[in-house]
Amino acid sequence: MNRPVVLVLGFEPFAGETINPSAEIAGQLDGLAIGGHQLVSSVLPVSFAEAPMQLAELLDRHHPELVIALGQAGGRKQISFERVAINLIDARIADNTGLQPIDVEVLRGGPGAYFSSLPLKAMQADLQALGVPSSLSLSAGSFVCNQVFYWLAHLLASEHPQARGGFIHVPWLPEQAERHAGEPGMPLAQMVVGVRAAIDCALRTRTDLDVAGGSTH
Ligand code: PCA
Repeated sequence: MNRPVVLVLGFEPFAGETINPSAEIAGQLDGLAIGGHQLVSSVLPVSFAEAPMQLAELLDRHHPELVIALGQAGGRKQISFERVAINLIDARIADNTGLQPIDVEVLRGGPGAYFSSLPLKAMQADLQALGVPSSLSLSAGSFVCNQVFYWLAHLLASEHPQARGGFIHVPWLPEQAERHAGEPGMPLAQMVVGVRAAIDCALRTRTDLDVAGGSTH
């Protein structure tokens, strides 16, 4: 019998970068087995038109039990567990196809927001125990990552109720950060350890920790 699938998604490079750590992490995790599950990775285009369609196809093809979508958030110091996807696109820059939608809904008439269905506080506690810098985040931005996070939550709620999923933003790699004066980076190996631990935690944890995780931003 086939093992249940964990779908791990990354993104192609964008914004003039030649590498995206999210795709590198997804590539390193592809094919691994964690907690009796098979990890299957894929890289999404940074395209408002294409990414949601590819996401829907991947969910239909693999019927995953867990979906971990990863994206690069340059300038962040820590691995960020995203709590909320909002029904808003306001692109600061054009996507990789030249599209730059401003102030439009991800899904016309859809709910204002969806929440991650991952045990984010437990995942963060596990990363902390491993010494991997991490935090909870209340905003996945208003670009393609937020759009994909919103679609993921919407598709899980409407078409794939067996699955849980959410979004994790990761910092720049050190070699990327070098080109942005004073900005933080994180080594790939540390990000891989962190995301692997987060997946392991999500597979083991059905009820999140009942600890405060609120913030002023
Ligand atoms: N980060 C972008 C899109 C692709 C990626 O890796 C974002 O945060 O929206």
